[in-house]
Amino acid sequence: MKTQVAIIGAGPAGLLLGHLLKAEGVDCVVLERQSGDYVLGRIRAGVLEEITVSLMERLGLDQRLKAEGLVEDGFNLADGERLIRIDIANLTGKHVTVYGQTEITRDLMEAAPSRGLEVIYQAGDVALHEIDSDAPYVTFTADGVEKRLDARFIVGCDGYHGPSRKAIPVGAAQEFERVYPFGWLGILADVKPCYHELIYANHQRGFALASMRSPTRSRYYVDVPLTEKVEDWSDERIWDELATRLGPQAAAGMTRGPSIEKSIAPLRSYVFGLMRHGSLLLCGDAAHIVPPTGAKGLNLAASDVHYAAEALTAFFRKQDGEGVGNYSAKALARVWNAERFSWSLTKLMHRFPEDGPFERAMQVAELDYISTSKAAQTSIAENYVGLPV
Ligand code: RFL
Ligand code: PHB
Repeated sequence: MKTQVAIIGAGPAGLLLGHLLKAEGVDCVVLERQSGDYVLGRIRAGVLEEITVSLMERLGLDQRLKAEGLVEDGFNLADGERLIRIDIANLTGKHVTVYGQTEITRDLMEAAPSRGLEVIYQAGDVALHEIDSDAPYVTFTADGVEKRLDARFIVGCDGYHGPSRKAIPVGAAQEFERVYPFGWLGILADVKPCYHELIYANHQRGFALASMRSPTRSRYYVDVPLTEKVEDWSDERIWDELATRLGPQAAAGMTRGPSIEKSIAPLRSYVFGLMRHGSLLLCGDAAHIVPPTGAKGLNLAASDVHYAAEALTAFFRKQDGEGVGNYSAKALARVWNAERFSWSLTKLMHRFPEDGPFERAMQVAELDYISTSKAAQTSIAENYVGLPV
């Protein structure tokens, strides 16, 4: 098989890139290790920046997002009894949209056949070859048969554990990593959200987040030590913990119900210091991970894909290689900003096991400052809605 761009991974990054390239007349094929149902079974991000919404809009795939997405003009930081509102609409003139990653992926997946985007699911043993040359190729198995896909570029959209980043020679780039001493235990439940906006809470028992997917579906998280097991957390135990950590206002509005999904995700900050090597570009979690506190992971994947699509389109339509040459530096500049914001919000809102009274006093002082300073609130708001692309 032969194409212009071989895309590895059909998560949001791979599918968005595939659609954007197809819309510009660039030929591409997407290879995904899992089945479509498996990909849709992952419950992940929920908060979309304007860049992510605008890409769906540009593709004409935003009907459901516009009809069902919840426009959020603000969010809240809770600390014990107090609730500090960050009025993102008034402070930035922008908003964020609550619409699940699962739904974005479904919209992109369902539109693929009618847009002529070929996605090969259950592609096994995907391996990258000759990425230093102008004629890279990917080998994989489909239905037990070994296949080869030749391309001019390969784009790795295969997440943190995929083979693309690992195909880059050791030593070609510096890696930056911070592993946090806790994970987020998340539950999804078909109950009305406890509050009309998101609440991120720093409580002496730990972090909690109240989020949502729709007026009748809630998404909640509490942080837990990495040694905890999901089996040890009954729904009732999670609801009790949420009611305590989120504070009285949220607890008063909370409706409990059976969880329809429950899992623990470890928190990590990670940057691979090079997003292009030869004919291989990396997008999304394949190149970087942020802790979910800033709601940035999916949105960074979207901005990477926006830069990559622009660069590859210029390459194929105008024989202009400058965008491909600049891709890594351009994407990394935005990545580092999001890394900084996600890390600082994580530090502000979590109790680290190694922290003592001084670190806690610093959190309280910072929250006091945020609660009274429009400048501090504006800084948080402009990062939360997403810095310019
Ligand atoms: P994905 O979604 O991991 O997709 C990668 C795809 O590549 C496939 N793959 C392979 N395909 C072929 N061959 C192989 N050998 C392969 N190996 C892997 C995988 O099967 C998969 O389908 O990466 P992508 O597309 O870069 O998207 C990134 C986002 O998924 C991620 O950043 C976000 O989910 C992060 N995130 C959030 N981001 C936000 O912007 N806002 C949020 O509110 C938010 N909340 C979250 C989150 C992530 C979470 N977890 C579970 C880590 C909340 C949580 C709890
Ligand atoms: C979610 O709804 O899953 C969610 C919202 C905000 C975050 C992380 C996750 O910061």
